[in-house]
Amino acid sequence: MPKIKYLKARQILDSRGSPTVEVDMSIDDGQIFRAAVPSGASTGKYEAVELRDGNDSYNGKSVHNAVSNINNLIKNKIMNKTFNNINEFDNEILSLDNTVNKSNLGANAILACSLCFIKCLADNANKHLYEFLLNDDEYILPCPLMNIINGGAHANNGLDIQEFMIVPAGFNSFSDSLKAGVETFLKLKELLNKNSYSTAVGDEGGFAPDLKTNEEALNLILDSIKLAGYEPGKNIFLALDVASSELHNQGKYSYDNELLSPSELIGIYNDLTSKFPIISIEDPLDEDDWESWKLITKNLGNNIQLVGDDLFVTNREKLQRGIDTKSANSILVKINQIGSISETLDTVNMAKNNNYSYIISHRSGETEDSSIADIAVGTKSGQIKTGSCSRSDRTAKYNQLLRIEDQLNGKCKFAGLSTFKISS
Ligand code: 2PG
Ligand code: MG
Repeated sequence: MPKIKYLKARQILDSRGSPTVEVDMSIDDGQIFRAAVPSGASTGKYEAVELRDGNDSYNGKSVHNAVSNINNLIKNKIMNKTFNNINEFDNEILSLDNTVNKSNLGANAILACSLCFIKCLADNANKHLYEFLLNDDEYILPCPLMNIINGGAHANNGLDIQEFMIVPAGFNSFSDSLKAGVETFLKLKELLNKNSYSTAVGDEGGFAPDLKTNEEALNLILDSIKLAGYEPGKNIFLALDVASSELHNQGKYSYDNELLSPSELIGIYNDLTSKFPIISIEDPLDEDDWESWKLITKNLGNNIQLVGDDLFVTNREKLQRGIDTKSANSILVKINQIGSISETLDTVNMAKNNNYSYIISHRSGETEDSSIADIAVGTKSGQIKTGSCSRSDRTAKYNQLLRIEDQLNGKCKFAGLSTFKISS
């Protein structure tokens, strides 16, 4: 019977040098497992609360209160108790928190425990995490969405769009897809160098050159795909995360130095998707601009994937509103946005049952915890967004997928384009 025998939390650092929560746990005196929590920069207004101390330490970002909530309140509640599954475990902690947005204990405190418990459960069942999460033995390796040019809140260049991603979908295996992504990234570096642009990288390991326009970024990426010997729109596609809540102010969006109405901005997306092989646009509109989301879904939703990140914040109620109002056709899934594994899995199931695609995603502030790779395989998401291919906080997830592919030794399929909401 899975009984909590050991629990200890501490403060560690994430990839931006900000403190975050790490937990060690064991059940039934088994192996000690470890989980760490990521953190966003362009956070949605409706995300669960990340508890930070707000004092002088680490610019107000230390997480000693969240750590102490685990080592005292949560520990007192769960030590030596038996939980048969993740729902029972999460419910116990959620009832202790007893708020809608997890502001009492902190979503960072709750998620660290939840993620660690499911790792313990998987081990207890003698399974890898991805196997434990799967209900059958159909193994699907996700297609990566690799953010190779960083802008917006993740870089200090002039680019409005936060993430310019390549999607190497036209391959037969995850490793071939990743290889093509990496080769394109390296060609992009050469091109940037040649044009005297900086090759310093932003928060997600993609380059952050000071380009003039968003289209310039897209053209450079197309050129690098070709230079790497691949065909844009056949082997490698493009995806954007506009993170437009960051560009929105009083009904207008700032884009390429202009203030645009929602319908003008939708016109730009229309134009971009006809010029470039873009198959997915995340957060094209603000998290509260539901009317415009409806409009873009009507106009573009049959041709490309429209992903709600800040719009849905991995929250079932928000996703239900999207389903009811026909807004977006895809959801970005971030475990710390909702703050527990059981709720994350509920949201994934709701997306699945309503024909929305779902992309398992990192945050811009990450740790060496690579669980999202297992979660992508375990939920058959077919898509993972985990940054560029530089910096270990990003490559940790790709490396875990390479390990899973290796372990499965031919027993897995690569998702390619199969889960993207695009016209065939
Ligand atoms: C996003 C994410 C991850 P952040 O907007 O999708 O790429 O960024 O973690 O800063 O919210
Ligand atoms: Mg986003």
